[in-house]
Amino acid sequence: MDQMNTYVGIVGAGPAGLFLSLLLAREGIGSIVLECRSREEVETTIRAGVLEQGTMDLMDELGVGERMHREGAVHRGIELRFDGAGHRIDLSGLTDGRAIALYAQHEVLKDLIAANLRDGREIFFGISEVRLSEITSPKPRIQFKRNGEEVTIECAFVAGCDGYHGVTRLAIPASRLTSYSRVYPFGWLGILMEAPPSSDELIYGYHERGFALVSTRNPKLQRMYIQCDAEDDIERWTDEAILEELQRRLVTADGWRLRVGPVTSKTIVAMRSVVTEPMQFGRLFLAGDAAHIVPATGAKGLNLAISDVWHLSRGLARFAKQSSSDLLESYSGHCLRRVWRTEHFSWWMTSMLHRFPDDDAFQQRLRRSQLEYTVRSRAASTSLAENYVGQPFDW
Ligand code: RFL
Ligand code: PHB
Repeated sequence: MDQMNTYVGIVGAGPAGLFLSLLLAREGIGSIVLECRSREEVETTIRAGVLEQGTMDLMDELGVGERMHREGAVHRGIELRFDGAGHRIDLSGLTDGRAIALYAQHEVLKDLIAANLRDGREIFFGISEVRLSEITSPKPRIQFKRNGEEVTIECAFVAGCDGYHGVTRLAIPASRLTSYSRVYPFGWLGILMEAPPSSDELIYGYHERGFALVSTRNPKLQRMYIQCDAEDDIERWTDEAILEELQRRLVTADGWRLRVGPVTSKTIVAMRSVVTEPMQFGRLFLAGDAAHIVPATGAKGLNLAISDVWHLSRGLARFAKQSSSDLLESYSGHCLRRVWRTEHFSWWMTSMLHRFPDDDAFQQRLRRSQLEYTVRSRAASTSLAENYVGQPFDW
């Protein structure tokens, strides 16, 4: 049996886990990252695409922003489209110049993995059977299997960065956690399509047939979503039907056309909101999707994961260098303030832009009024913009 030691044992090589290992390294703190999937799978799974200003800035600070600047694109506005017309929200103009970047999550992960490995830090891919013990003692243990061998890591802290389906949260007694959740009665059908961009900026469309979103990955590859039934079978949707539905929901009075090409991937994503409180138990700290989920409408999940580990790295550094646990004790409270702000924003965007099965005529008129107010009032547009580009991590 192998035995190892490190200061922070990080479970999960998603955005939360990999950012955390880099943030800790900057403070001179050692960590080991444990990941159940292969490196190839981590580097090719298609997920998020929108980086907040603060995430972009942190990538630069950590020296991993070079490819993002070269291959990603900075966007300074988004469009809300309804009733056959588009309305631009001037993100930068309304937020003192802040913006977002379109750069795929798996590209971010490639950059983070490369930086970690280049600097000689350990990431164990393809491990299994992770178990935590002694998490209320000063020396928690992580056991797992690597190449069929049992391995034990003894550490000072464990970071649970293993996503919504991870195991670290389960190490906390259920009686010590409270979970708040909402499941939305629809899903998103997402595609990747080889085509030039149909728009210079993202389009969030509301139509009585349902929500539609036009996003992008690069000048040759586009990302689009349509609201679908939660129980929909992806096989029922032909490529032609998806593209037709996108065009129908995004129609404008002045004849906007979707630019089409071969569809190279299609998946259905569930839409839900979940928050688990508190985000800490003993020496285990939860971060990212392991502690909370937001529906994808606000493009927030990855960004929220990064703001959690920004707080966590500061708390761990303070403890390691000054033997003070104050920032660790306030970790959960600090994170949850931003988490709930983001939960509200994501729920609000979702409610404003989707058709719900129990909508009546009154509800639909309220929604239209909310959309009109959002694009016509500077105060309402500013609120959307400041949430969309993201509050500072220490908000
Ligand atoms: P992740 O990314 O799920 O990473 C967790 C990692 O832990 C591993 N793991 C384990 N490892 C070892 N042992 C175990 N027992 C383990 N169990 C799990 C997993 O294999 C995985 O590698 O969580 P993290 O780091 O908290 O990051 C969260 C983000 O990935 C997520 O919130 C975003 O992708 C959400 N999201 C979006 N967020 C944005 O900020 N902007 C967006 O534009 C955006 N679009 C999206 C999205 C998520 C989507 N899907 C598919 C849910 C669009 C979509 C379609
Ligand atoms: C994406 O490009 O995948 C994307 C963009 C905006 C969202 C969600 C996902 O709100």
